[in-house]
Amino acid sequence: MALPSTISAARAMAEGLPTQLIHEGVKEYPKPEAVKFTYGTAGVRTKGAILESVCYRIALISALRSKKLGGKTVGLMVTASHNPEEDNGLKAVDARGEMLESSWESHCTAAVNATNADELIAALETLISTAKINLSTPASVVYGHDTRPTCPALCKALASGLAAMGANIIDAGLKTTPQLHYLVKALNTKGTPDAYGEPTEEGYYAKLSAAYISLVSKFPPTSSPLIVDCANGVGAAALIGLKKHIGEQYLLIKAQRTDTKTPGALNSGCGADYVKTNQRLPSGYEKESSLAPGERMCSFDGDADRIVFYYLRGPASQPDSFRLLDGDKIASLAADYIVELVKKAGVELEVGCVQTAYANGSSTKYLQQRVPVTCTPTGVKHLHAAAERYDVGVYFEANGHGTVLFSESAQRTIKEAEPSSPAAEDALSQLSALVELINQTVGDAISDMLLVEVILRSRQWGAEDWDGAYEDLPNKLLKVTVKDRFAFKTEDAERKLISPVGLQAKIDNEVAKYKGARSFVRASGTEDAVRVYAECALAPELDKLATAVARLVQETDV
Ligand code: G16
Repeated sequence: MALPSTISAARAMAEGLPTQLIHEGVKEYPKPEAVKFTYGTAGVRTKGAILESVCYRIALISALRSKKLGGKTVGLMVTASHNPEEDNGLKAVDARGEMLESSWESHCTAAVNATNADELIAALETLISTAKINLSTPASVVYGHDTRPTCPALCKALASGLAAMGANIIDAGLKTTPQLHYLVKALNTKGTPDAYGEPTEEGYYAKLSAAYISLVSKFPPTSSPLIVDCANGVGAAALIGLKKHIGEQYLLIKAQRTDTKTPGALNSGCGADYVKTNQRLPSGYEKESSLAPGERMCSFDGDADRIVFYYLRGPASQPDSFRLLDGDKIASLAADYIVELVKKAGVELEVGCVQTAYANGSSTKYLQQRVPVTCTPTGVKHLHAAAERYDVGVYFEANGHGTVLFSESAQRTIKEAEPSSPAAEDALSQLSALVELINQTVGDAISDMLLVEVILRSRQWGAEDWDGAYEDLPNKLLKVTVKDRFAFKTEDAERKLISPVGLQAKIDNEVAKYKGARSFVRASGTEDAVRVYAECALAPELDKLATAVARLVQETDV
């Protein structure tokens, strides 16, 4: 189908939905039969080969979202992040660079499951009347994609949906998810007093690198390189871009797993999810590199919105040598550092931390002794919203997805405060630079990597010093395949199952057998599986507990 001219489609929009074009689009991108899509934790995610109809339809909704927001640019990112290469997905980004407003998710789910064009048009009309959308308002949508082989076809379907709606289309090409979020915010704030940065990929690197260099330049450099596992994904390209802006005297990076061409390589045996879930080095690292004990290493995920760090305490061959510095450890490092700067600066700002049920019990205890801590369900949108309630909200999922939010009033306080001493002046200027360094739209592996480097450099710490904050409780994450994961419903920030009825009581009975134990079960929003998390005080008991809970899930077999 040839793309309709944007001007004629825009004219048609003034009169109502472009129904004829939508009929043509649905014919070209039919919904696969017997598939139920869900717009969940991270948009829609499934096998890339069956997603064209989803892309076409979510594009229509994105154009409506932009109209609802008075023509501001919204974003679409084609990625399946940490999932295997054959998967793909689509996440929608709102005008301030945050995740799509949650009340629109059910409309997305209705639209992607409509079996024909009439049903789709009805779903769109329901949205238009519920959200009171003025169709004559212009629309603008920017989209990007990761390195997956299914991306070109999905982007084509997406562009077709946007053109049908007469939207202004900005094709940002290959991007990390956080770069796309950055672009949305930068495009919408350009030329205003809140300008977030140049709305280009170069602008993104320029902003981050200028802040990073200003923060680290007064501290002695670290001589050892930071070894970065790029998950064979788009993060590899972003790291090359970043290195052009940050000289080796400021950050010595050794990029690994940068192969974006070999089929099947993405996230395979590497990447943040592999390292965090298996609590081990990326596969093959031991053989390839002479990894010196204490050397800092980190892994991005497939779209570079998560990061975990790690190091070896002794030789790679030695059991227990591997030490993980995950999202919880990053949150603790960042919260401590910011609290200290706020105190030194002499300003009144409440620093708080947001975690999920996956946060290691030791990290929660450590943080609660220092700052207020909130627990939310999994998913950036939940953590982000909770973090916005603090002046400075540090939010991280244990899997390495997170960032720090400085509220508008906190930013004003930092900018306008009169320092009472040279030390306070220095702390204020560091806080100002942090506001620039941290990608406040969403978790960002590159920005978080730089944040950790800044803190370690300013403290003159190695990985082992950072690791010393607290000792993780032994923990394990398992995946269980069930007939219907949606039958597993939770409450209390996912810490308790309410369905299937009776399963939680059985889990509680099992947990009670172990010292200092905790376990919960929830349906994944990104994979067709139920996740089981278990932690306990005594390492030898952990496998038994995790396996017993996983068995209970399997036996329930709904
Ligand atoms: C997405 C979400 C994260 C979530 C992760 C796993 O990350 O953005 O908030 O922690 O999925 O979710 P689940 O356990 O529901 O599968 P990503 O990096 O895959 O986009």
